[in-house]
Amino acid sequence: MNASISKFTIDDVTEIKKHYESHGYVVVRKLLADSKIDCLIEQYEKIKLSKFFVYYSQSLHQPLRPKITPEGFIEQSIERPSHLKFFPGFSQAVLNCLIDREISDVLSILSGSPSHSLWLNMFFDKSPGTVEHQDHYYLDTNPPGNLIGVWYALENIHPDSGCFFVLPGSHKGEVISRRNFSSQKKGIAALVDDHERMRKKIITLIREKNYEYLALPLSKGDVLFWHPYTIHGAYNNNNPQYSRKSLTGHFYPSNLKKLYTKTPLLKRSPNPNILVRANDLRIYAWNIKQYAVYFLNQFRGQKPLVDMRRESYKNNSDD
Ligand SMILES: O=C(O)CCC(=O)C(=O)O
Ligand SMILES: [Fe+2]
Repeated sequence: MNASISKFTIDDVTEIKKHYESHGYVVVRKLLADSKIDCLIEQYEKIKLSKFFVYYSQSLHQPLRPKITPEGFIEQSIERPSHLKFFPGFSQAVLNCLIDREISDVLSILSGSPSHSLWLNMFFDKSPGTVEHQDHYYLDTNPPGNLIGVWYALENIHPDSGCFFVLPGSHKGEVISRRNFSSQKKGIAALVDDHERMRKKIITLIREKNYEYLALPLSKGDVLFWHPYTIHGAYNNNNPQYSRKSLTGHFYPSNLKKLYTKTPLLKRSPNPNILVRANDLRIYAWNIKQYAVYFLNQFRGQKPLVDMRRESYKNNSDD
């Protein structure tokens, strides 16, 4: 199933760009310093046990309290961990990794732009097993195709942990776009009625084109960059002993606008080459909303808005 993984170092400027353009992804070895990762994991181990910790889940798209496996891992991934303002130690440590100078250097190699804006970010402990998709469907730039996904390995990733995978070359094939989405609703809510069509189309596309899956059991500090048209996802966990601690960030050249949604007010981050959301009040309000919705859901019950877990669907091709 698995071809070998080419890894580059930051000095391989031409090769990094060439590999990204021809395969739709590139891995840079040991890009993120252990000290930054260790600080993040230390903060994470603290908040995980906090009685007040409620987060918005990326895998289920709803606010949750952490459900911890017997081995000690949170099951559902965290969306926007850098926005968890009530847990500043953790959210700052996340941001510190996301906006690392070496990361922005590689982003500039890939896009040619000196400055990038951070859009979405996610934190994974146990792999939730993510369905195959192209990020373009959820978020991209206008004109499309300029978003860059970044995946940061926060530990040595075991092949049985439920690896992140890419389908090399798939960025050059068909792009599955939104259809029948609700322009009245925002974010993922707009996609509820269309998501299943997209998921099935992607599976059909993979079968028709015979794209191969490349699992990425990367080492701590390795960082993967991928194109918004590259099909990717993650396998289910095969051995509950192994977590798959990782971060992802989605960036776009700061001179471009967001597709599908208004570009928010941005400010310079501690890395002058990366911009982040400016309006802190809105971020606080978003946090408070998560608590309100979480408590409301205790009474009314709520199914996942859009379920990203491959185990929830039968048709997945490569498990
Ligand atoms: O790590 C995963 O399971 C999926 C993450 C992903 O698809 C993304 O960040 O775009
Ligand atoms: Fe993705």
